Amino acid sequence: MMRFHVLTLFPEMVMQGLHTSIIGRAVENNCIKIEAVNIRDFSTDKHGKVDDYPYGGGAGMLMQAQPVYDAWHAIVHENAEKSKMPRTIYVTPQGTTFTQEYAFALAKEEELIFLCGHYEGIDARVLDEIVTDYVSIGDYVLTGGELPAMVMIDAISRLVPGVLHNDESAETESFHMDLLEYPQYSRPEVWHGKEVPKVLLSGDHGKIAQWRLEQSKLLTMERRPDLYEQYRRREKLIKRLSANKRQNFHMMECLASGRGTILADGEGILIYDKNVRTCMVNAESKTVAENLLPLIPPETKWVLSSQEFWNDILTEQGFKVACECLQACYTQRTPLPIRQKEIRPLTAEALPYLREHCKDLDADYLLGRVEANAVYGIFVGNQLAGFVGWHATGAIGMLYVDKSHRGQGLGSSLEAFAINRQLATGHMPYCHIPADNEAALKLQEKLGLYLSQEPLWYLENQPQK
Ligand code: 4GM
Repeated sequence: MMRFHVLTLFPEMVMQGLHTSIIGRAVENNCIKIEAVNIRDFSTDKHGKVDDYPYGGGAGMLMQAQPVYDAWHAIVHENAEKSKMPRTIYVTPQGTTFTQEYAFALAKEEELIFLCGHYEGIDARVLDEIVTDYVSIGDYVLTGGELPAMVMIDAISRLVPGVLHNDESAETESFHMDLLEYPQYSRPEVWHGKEVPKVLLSGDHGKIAQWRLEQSKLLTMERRPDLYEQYRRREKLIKRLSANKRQNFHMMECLASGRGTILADGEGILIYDKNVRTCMVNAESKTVAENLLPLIPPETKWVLSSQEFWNDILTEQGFKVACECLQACYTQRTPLPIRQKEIRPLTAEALPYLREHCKDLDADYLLGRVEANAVYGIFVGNQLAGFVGWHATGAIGMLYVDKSHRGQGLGSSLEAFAINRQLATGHMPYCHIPADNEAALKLQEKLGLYLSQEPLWYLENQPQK
């Protein structure tokens, strides 16, 4: 359950505004909890005064530090046993602009405090002590911070698991691929003399998808040229990478899925997947590669490259070569046949088994993949005999078959299952196989995957002590 605290002079405004419709239902269902704290209750003045004139003069009144600090302390104090302090967000026109991405980041927290100002602002000294994030919902000024806080709470809440029901959740995707939503139509077929576009009545799903994509592009071009430019840049880079599909499949999938940010697409290519703090790089020469270095985000954990000169350059930067792999890509569109059918998603119960057979993977990471429903087990007579999964990068992996069940095609079934699953969800199936794992490489060829010509190196950023 996600908890929101709102420090405000108008608690009833916040409570009323956030207790209707979907957010109200989420509160009732205990998916989220919203508490408004009245700053005035913490005034030490006998008239409940919380504001005063600014030193140095100027228009209007300023909220004083003491009541704001005490109201904040009342929340943080209750949770004093926790070493982790909740983020405190000050809503102000002078903050960082709130975006869908910011909403995703805040939705990962368990508890958030919103501080709503009024008058001309709040005494800077208390802000220095308690605020972690200065955030604005856009370049305009309102009479108070309550509406911006409510806007952000709404946007964050709908990302909390369970808040939206299945049929409501899809639209989160609409921004992801840098295109706006296509126009939609419902009954009647003719309204004010306007007909529903014929293609939508055709029942041809391929044609409909094509038409919708075309409409999305036209609409984005017209209304959001900035987004359209991003879309075009991505499509262009995917096309360029497709000249060497086997080598670049992982970059193409990263861009096509909307996860990748393009940091460079000239003589050097640099794509960053911030979900997994991974850079994918390619450069025309070592000099070009060296010039890309400053663009690698400092929080990067992994760099993937298929050019050996990166190994020298990055080793000097504190990276170490963790693995030499070959990339295997499934470039067909048709699903593979699966012999064994007993393949089911694994739950946290299977974690000890997974950990025992995935020793190089972090326990928290494994749990995260299980919770994301990205690990599947194969069962023989109701007994778990092996598993497969896909990484947060999109790569299929974690393939394991129990010693006692080898040689029966279980690994083949597991990988075919993962490939089909990636295809069905619109992904490009690929995996990275350690270059010396002969058995796994053989399996790839047997299933019809293409192996990359050059190796792919995983470089791991070594945290400096
Ligand atoms: C000045 C300083 C936020 C004004 C602090 C708050 C617009 C936004 C206020 C404040 C606001 C915004 C109150 N107006 N664009 N007004 O997010 O809290």
